[in-house]
Amino acid sequence: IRYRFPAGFWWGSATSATQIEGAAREGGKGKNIWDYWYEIEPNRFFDNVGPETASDFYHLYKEDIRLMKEIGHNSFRFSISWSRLVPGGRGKVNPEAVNFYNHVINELLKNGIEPFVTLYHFDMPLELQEEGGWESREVVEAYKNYAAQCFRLFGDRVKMWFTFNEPIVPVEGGYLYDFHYPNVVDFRRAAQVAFHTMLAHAKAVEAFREAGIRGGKIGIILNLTPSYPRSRHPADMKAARIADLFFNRSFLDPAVLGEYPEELVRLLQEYGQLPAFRKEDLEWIKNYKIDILGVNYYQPRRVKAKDHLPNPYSPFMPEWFFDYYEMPGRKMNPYRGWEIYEKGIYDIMVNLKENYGNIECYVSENGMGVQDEERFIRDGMIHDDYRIEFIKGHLIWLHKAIREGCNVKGYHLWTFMDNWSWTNAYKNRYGLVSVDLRTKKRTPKKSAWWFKSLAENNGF
Ligand code: BGP
Repeated sequence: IRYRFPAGFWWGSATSATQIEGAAREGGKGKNIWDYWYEIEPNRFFDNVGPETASDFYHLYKEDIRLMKEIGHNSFRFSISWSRLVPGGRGKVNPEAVNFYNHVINELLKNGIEPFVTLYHFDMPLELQEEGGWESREVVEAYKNYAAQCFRLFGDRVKMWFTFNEPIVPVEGGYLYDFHYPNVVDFRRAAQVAFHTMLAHAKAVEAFREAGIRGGKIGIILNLTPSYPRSRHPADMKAARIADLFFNRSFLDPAVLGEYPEELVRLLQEYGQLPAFRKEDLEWIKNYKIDILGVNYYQPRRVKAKDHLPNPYSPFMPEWFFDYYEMPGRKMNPYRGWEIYEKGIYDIMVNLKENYGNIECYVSENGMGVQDEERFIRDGMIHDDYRIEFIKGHLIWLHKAIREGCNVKGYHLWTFMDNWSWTNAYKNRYGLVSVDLRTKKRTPKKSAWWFKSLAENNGF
């Protein structure tokens, strides 16, 4: 074994409720924005399987957990569906949902798999969206109550908690670049959504501290995109620094350090783009910092100075301050259009060590989505050697980071089994396990067996 990881390393995979559960109209579940969006605009999506059935984890969770164990998982991240647990977003919990999540948690524990639970993975209850979603302070309070319910119901068994998955994605998708519902394009509103999400996060951390979960840890999961300048030229360096402020530090700094970066605040102020806030909100953010950070890493951000000044009459956007460029010779995942740059994972960890107090962290997502994987079937199994290479490439750099003292405790692949995705439905498959969309039959891919040996040897 060339790359051995520290004892007790977490190996497993990550998922989210909307993407795997299905049963959207069963078990007393309320609607969330995805159920709704899929209903009103089914043509937006790549194929006909939507969140109403997804991968049917709701019915097949026992089989799935058995398979997780078989392929070496010692941990598994899933999310609780807010609209399943508390239909409508506030008020009474749904006993059928409590039952379901209890079964999942107990089944995981019985199989020696540590549950890592995310409270919010893009899935706003529809009723709360209609009240304004994250633009509304009342929704912040509703989220805090929902979080408190989760700690009370499951905190005796779940120790690893995460408030939000990639909180910036609903900001970008829903309020800036028009790829998620509610399809608004407005920076001020986006900034409000971002700020209220962070406030909701801090309030959930407060609720967590109040719940006093023994041995429990709470964190947030951020998709960090290391921001590389095209050159060492000061204008390029500045462009990369500003992109980093918008897309990484806007959540990373308040979550870990308890404060927003001054340069970002000054910039937004100068352009009249600061969201509304109260003084005490900042105290909350300062007082309720995280214990552990989840890092989702897919791709870097390649940035250069702008060739032309932005049109001052165009709506304010982060792209007023930088342009993107394609690094010559870069490696791509053509299906997703994302650059593959393994060293990015190392750069993220070194940055966390040097600038963020070497906070305890783990890789909470990393993975490769590929179209038409049936092409690679031989003897009834998908031979996804590209996925194995992808994982290895990232783990080599992660291993180096750990050797150099970075506080990394685990690696969760995106994802356990093929699942439904937000805008691509089932086009790109990420799973260790393939899912037949018609029969829902699960079949491990070659990578699943490789992952098993990885986890069992604690290295490769
Ligand atoms: C992350 C999300 C996941 C997952 C993944 C892959 O941003 O947290 O939910 O979907 O990306 O992205 P996609 O499915 O869009 O290819």
